[in-house]
Amino acid sequence: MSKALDRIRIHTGDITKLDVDAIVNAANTSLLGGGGVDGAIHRAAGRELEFECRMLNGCKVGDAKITKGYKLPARHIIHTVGPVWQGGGRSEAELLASCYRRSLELAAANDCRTVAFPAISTGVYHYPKDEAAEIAVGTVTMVMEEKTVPEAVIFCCFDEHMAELYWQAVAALRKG
Ligand code: AR6
Repeated sequence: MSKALDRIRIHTGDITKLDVDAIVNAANTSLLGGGGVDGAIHRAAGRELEFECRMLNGCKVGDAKITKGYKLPARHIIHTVGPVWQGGGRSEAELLASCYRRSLELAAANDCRTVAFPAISTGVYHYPKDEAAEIAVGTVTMVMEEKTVPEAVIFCCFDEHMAELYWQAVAALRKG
């Protein structure tokens, strides 16, 4: 059984409300805002976020970039770009895992001890929710086994159904 699993929390609610060192944004390659969680984060952080994002020259799928949190309770926002689901044969799983790994690298480099992730790619980008939850929990746990920062990761789900899929993914990992 993995010790890192004890540093994972599953929460249902709005990620913009969380008082953590960093929240992760499920952005698009422009980094200039959009719908879903991205729109909610930009609205809650305020216009200054977009000004900083304009300086970043976008972001590749599977990569991540960090900004300040502005009006959010969170100190930082880590913007990552998940893959659009195209049936599974376009390296979607590798790219989604890379979003989690790169976000955790940036979190560690910026001393973010508490980090909250949304369910990247499971909205507008249509990644199957159960598979996305398995990749999220599996990848984050694997990285946390090797690193002490972040100390805690919260998977912030927008609804109870998504939270249940995360609980199932954690249970499957605990069984080993
Ligand atoms: N807090 C937590 N989770 C949320 C919130 C919130 N406030 N709002 C939505 N979710 P999506 P994607 C959940 O579509 O699939 C944007 O337009 C939602 O229920 O936000 O990666 C970007 O600009 C779902 O489970 O992101 C991109 O163009 C999850 O967040 C594109 O959408 C992700 O849904 C990215 O698509």
